[in-house]
Amino acid sequence: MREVLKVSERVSLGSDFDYEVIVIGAGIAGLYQLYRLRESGVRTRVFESGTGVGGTWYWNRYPGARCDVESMQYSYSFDQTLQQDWHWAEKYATQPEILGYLNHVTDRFDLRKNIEFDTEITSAHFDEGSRCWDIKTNVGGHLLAQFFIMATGCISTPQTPKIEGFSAYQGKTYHTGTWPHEKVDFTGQRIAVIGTGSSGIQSIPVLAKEADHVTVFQRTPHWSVPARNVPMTDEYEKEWKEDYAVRREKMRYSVSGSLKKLKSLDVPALSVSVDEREEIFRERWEAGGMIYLRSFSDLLTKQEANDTAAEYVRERIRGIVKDPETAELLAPKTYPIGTKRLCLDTNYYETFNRDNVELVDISSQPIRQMTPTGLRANGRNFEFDSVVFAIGFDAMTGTLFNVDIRGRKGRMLKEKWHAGPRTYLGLMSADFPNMFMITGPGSPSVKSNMLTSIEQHVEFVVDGLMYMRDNCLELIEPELKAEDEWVDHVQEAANATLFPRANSWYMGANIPGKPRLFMPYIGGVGRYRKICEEIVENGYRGFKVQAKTSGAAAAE
Ligand code: N01
Repeated sequence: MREVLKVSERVSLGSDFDYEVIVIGAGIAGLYQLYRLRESGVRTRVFESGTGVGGTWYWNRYPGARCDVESMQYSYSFDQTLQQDWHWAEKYATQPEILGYLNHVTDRFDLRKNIEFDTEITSAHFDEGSRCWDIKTNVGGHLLAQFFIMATGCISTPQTPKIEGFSAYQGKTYHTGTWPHEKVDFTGQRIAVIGTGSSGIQSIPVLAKEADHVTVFQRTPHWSVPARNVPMTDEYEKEWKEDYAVRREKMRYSVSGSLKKLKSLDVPALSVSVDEREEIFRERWEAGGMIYLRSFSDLLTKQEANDTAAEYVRERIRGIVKDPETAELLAPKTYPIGTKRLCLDTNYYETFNRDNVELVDISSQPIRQMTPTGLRANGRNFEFDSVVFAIGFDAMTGTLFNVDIRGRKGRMLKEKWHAGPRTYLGLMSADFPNMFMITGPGSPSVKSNMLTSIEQHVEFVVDGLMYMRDNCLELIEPELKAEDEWVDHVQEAANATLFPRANSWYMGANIPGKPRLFMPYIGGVGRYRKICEEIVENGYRGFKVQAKTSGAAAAE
């Protein structure tokens, strides 16, 4: 007789399963998944390790954290009244504003009552006998669910610092990905920031205004262009709200899941004169935002084209940063622009003109050691009151592997994916029946506006479950052949670009020992969506299903 979890006693139990669906994560994906499942009458419970909703926006509370997708587009589209009612204060929303929005959505749709907070799922094993997922949490006992959905986000497992002497350091340490809830006051402090990706680039200008002195440790310079954030104007808000339905539909079939004010140019970079090219780069630099990478059609596929966009940014950095040596260190030279995620900044390069900011290049010598009072790098001893780690995440697979997930015959997901993620559409993996991933590896996910991709995946899953319900089906999983072909397609798409040339987290290259391959699907949001639609129209081609009675059958 199995021991029933304390948490499950608080809700009504079904006869076969505790829940039809268990969802892990109450971030943007988990909340919408819960809403849609509940609307469809599916008995669902969400488990969340944090004490509140928000996922990424719950954890990443570092100073300066904000989204670099426009707020009018980084928001749910599923409810017309919600998107008309909500007012965004700025072009790019801050972390507190997004968290406030997600709390508003949670309360507005009364989602909190179906979420178990402060509870981590530690294992999920598929039980062949009962054909359900046996799920354990850190509070003990276990739950049974027919379906199990990982809505745990792509960038949720912070990389932990592995520096000798870490525990000897007596000052305060912070990780941008697990920032304290209360305000941290750095006034009068000497602080270190280690890491210069998006989190570092957003936080450094804000920290420099508060702290007495900031030392930035840079291993690799990241490419960054100005965000040009501005307060939301009535005019811009109105323009979007009046046309939301049309624009959202365009977003769903766009390349990146978002719309840009400046049109993407459909010509190669070298097809225009040097002056014309410079003018186009200048226009996009001045406009700010990700559109810079779409100045020409081939910036991410041809090295010579990319070189022109890269050199323009290097020149701008040299123009902003007064000390030529610092400017050269900040100007990336070792990988194509855009192949690590492009950063959007507000006064990042300008910050290095301040007297209280120093850049330390650790590209050739890593930080050797932490000492009781600071750290040792480049043959120097540094003393700090606080050290901020902005060193990134074990992205895309880290959080999936943190849960002991086992499919048929007890096979571990981690073991199946030892050479890299293997999914069909980034949604499911063969031999792991009835387990879905929202924006999993092999889907556009981090190469898109996450909101657009999350909504698409959530709706795909709910439609799939309704299809199963209508057809008295019990199990669904990918056919191995379909999965293999998709994995190849994801790699082919990446290999047609310059992305594999960078040691990025997209490639798993930031985590020692992680297989080096491009994890998201780069083929475009619209193209991916059409592929999914075509698969559904063809009776869930590539998925195999099993009826409630017995015997496997292809869905077609
Ligand atoms: O992490 P990162 P992040 N010693 O991996 C360095 C999203 N995001 O948290 O490049 C010294 O990009 C590392 O150096 P290197 C966004 O998708 C979005 O900044 O590996 N340095 C790098 O400089 C983003 O891409 C938003 O050589 C070490 C940095 O730490 C993703 O999250 C905001 C080191 C890590 O950069 C991750 O961004 C924030 C070590 N041992 C984040 N280990 C917005 O929407 C690592 N580094 C705006």
